[in-house]
Amino acid sequence: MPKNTSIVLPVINETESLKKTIEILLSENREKIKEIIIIVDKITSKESLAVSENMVSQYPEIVRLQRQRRKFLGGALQDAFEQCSGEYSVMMASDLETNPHDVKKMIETAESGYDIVATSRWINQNSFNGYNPLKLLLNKIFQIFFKSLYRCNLTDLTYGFRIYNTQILKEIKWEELKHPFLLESILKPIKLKKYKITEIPTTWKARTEGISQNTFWTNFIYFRTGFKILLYK
Ligand SMILES: Nc1nc2c(ncn2[C@@H]2O[C@H](COP(=O)(O)OP(=O)(O)OP(=O)(O)O)[C@@H](O)[C@H]2O)c(=O)[nH]1
Ligand SMILES: [Mg+2]
Repeated sequence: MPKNTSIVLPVINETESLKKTIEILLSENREKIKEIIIIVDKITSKESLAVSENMVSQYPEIVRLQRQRRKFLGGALQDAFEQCSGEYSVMMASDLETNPHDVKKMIETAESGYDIVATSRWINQNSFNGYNPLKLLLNKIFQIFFKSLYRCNLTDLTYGFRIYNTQILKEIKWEELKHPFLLESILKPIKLKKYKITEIPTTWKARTEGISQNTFWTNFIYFRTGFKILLYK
């Protein structure tokens, strides 16, 4: 199998965790990874930029640094996906909350014949480590509610840790610029009903450096996104 996978890493304030993410990805998937696109914003910290540049000089054939034109996390991911040239593209974070050790299994599962392989923190017990208890409860309710509205069998619709056949990312028209893009990017493919989608278990561990860009109140925009897409023809 040739190098067929593009990985997108959005970065705002990660340093050690970005470096570790890239090192794990390359040590476990070297023969599969065609490119790693680090996507940064104007507000990305100087320290993160320095680590990113260092990664580019250490792995010049694989790692690329790109500045986002659209705003926020959804905008960053959309900008980066336009540049992906691998057959598959991985959406994940650089803060080690998305476990890089799972990427190998995601690529293998996609290659076995799926258009999208999502990951879920709701398959195995105790998969959340350090998650806010109130957010966890709201998350559970949200998952059950939208799973039944969309009549799908995926159990973690909001988690931005998936591998896609790159074609899908390029052919769907995306709208959400903020974190709810992580939901839009699975609901639209589900709604289109023509893709083979599955999920595998994963674990989540709270970041130990930097801070999240997601505010508590942004979580409520996810409802609007979920209903809006449901009503599309
Ligand atoms: N380039 C870029 N990266 C971003 C932006 N917002 C977030 N990120 C990165 O995307 C990843 C995930 O974002 P976080 O802000 O940690 O949010 P989250 O973990 O999805 O959400 P919570 O679990 O609610 O904290 C992190 O590696 C961030 O640095 C953005 O506007 N631009
Ligand atoms: Mg995070």
